[in-house]
Amino acid sequence: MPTLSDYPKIAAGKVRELYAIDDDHLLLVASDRISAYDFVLDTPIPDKGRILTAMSVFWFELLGDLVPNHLVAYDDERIPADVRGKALIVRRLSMLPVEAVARGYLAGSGTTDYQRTGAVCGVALPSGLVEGSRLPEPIFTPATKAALGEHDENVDFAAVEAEIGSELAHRVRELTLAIYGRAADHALAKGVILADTKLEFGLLDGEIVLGDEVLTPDSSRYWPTETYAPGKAQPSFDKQYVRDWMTSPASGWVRASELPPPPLPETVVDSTRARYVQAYEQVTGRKFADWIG
Ligand code: Q0Z
Repeated sequence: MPTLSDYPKIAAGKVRELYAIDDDHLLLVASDRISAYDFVLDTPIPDKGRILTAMSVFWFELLGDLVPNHLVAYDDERIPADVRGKALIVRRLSMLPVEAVARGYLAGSGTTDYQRTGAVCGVALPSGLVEGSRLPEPIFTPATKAALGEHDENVDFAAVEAEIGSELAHRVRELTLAIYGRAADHALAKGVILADTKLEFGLLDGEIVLGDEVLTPDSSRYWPTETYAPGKAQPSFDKQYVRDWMTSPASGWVRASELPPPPLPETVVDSTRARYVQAYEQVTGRKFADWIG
């Protein structure tokens, strides 16, 4: 059995790491770290890495007939024992330099852009929309990949065409909207709103392949249907207890200070872990106890 130190680390994100297994295969490892308000917290959420990995696998399986994906194995001799269940062996792709975002609801940078221009990524929207509004139809709102610590920058479709060519750009938009449509329909039938999602594609032998993590709460906005009420920021399915505690006087943290937040209380850790498990089980219909690791 290999150990993680057998593999060279080729990239590290805020909460994930990527290792090279060989010329054709990578190991994508999801940690238990959580980010909120642009900080990676000192307190891990137990099983978060395994839950998000299990969720990615579910979506790769559900979407497999729409688009090929990079998943090779999640239970394999090449996966070190200490990351079993939170790591995927994936095909090494030539990643496209585009964040492929689909939005069915107005939130975050989408709201900001809409309020300034009436459009998001060059897609004109009707007047009168507010934070949380359902859009008349899902839209493709690409972004450029930012360096670590920077924020992605929304761009229009023409910028994507200039970056990767018109034919590929059209195919990425079509696939992104097809994937979002299938996933949002599935989630809503399970009582969860999938407001938006960020996908990454790559090329393998000239074919477009879906890569990275897919439709996890770290790459997507999941909202509980019960509390949905446009006109204000929607509570996050997974991170709301963390955000509420961080911004409560009890934390002693002042967001505007830009100082690092204090460790999370055990109550917040436990309730947040339970939300990740609930999101997984509700959206997938699978029991987390059945996941490997
Ligand atoms: C993904 C990322 C990080 C996790 C590169 N199949 C692939 N082939 C080639 N490259 C990638 C993939 Cl998934 C790839 N990323 C994003 C960075 C941890 C994922 F540090 N970067």
